[in-house]
Amino acid sequence: MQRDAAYLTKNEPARNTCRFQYRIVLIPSPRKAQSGTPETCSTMTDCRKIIHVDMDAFFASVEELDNPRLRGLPLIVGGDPDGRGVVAACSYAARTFGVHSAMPCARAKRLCPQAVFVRPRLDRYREVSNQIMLIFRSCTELVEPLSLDEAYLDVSRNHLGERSATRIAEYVRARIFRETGLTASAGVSCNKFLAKIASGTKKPDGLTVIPPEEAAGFVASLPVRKFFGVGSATERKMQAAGIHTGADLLRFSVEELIQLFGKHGRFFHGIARGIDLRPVLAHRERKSLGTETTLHRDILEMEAVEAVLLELATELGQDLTARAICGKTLTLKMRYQDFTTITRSCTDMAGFSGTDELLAQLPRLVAATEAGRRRIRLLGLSVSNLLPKNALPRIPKQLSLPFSGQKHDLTSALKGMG
Ligand code: DCP
Ligand code: MG
Repeated sequence: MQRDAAYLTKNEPARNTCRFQYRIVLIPSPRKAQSGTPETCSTMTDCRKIIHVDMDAFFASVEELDNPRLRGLPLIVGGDPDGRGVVAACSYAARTFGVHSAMPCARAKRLCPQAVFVRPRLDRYREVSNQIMLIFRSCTELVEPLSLDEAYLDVSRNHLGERSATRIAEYVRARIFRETGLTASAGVSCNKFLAKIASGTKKPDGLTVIPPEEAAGFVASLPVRKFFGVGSATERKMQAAGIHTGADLLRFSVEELIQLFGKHGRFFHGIARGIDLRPVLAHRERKSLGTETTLHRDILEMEAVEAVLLELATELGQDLTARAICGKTLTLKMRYQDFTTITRSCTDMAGFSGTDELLAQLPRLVAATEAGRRRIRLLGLSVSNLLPKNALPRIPKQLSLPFSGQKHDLTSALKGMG
């Protein structure tokens, strides 16, 4: 078992170390060579040491940890199996039945009637998350959390004085296990894209290293849906263009890819060659803050819509206040019964920093939807263009609509729309 911090200090030859000092193997684009545009030096080298760590079945594993009777059972963390919630996380035992994240709980229950359902306990997951982030930060300053359970670490320079990224990854996994009792999988490579792909290849409790010289070959066989930034719409577009794997992408020039996929085209051109120059950003700025809910039943009545929005605005307002931030743009998200999803946004230079400001603008956004005429299954509110609250000048606000001011009385504000 290598689950021992001493592993780091073992006097082993650093087998994997030197590999990261090589330049990445480039498969030059023939079209690019024709156009005579030389590859810049920066795109030719990518000799960083990047680790991606991702906890295994995170919420479910924490539940098993805290309640050993759940261990080994098909466990689902999510909403009410008899309601309309979705699966947040499921144990690997549940996955053998075809259950996965984001699946409706009712469907998960049909697939696995013996599954144990538990409700999420976010505070507890945050607590464990803080523990693992501290472990990451004890290795390097350059830690970019992606969610509660995963992060990129740039260990090209690190606090451990260790040259082998692979050994640092083992050290991190060992410490996570020792200090939290949970397993994590890790991927090691020379950039974020490859490290993330690597961490997912031997889950759970796995470590995968993609050395730079194997990067291009590895990407060539990869189905495009595994590429960062490829959602189902882009995947369809790629398939229509005959692009199914990384190897297919190599046939296209950067100009062609930009024409097909806009700003992502350049990125796809790079990763097809194993190149991803995105830095690990230690202080990734949050782009938006929001909350949404799938309703227990599809709703039509305006009173019901208002009641839910009031709840969401109160929650979001409290979150903004607690974090002392404000956002200049407010977005209302609405999913109708047929799953059509729309968003309506408005921007206020004075910023949204609390419930009252959110409620003041909501009637206008709601009026631009088909609420009251179409049944709604999901509602969400978010603010973006975030700034620290004190960064904005104090602009006296004029509430755009009647607003009681005493309570968060969205209903009367909405009725004031006439
Ligand atoms: N999560 C969620 N809703 C989703 C996906 C994930 O609430 N649609 C939460 C629950 C997960 C956690 O985020 O436990 C981490 O997400 P991952 O995608 O890393 O999934 P897991 O850690 O559960 O499993 P894996 O072992 O595949 O990483
Ligand atoms: Mg995970």
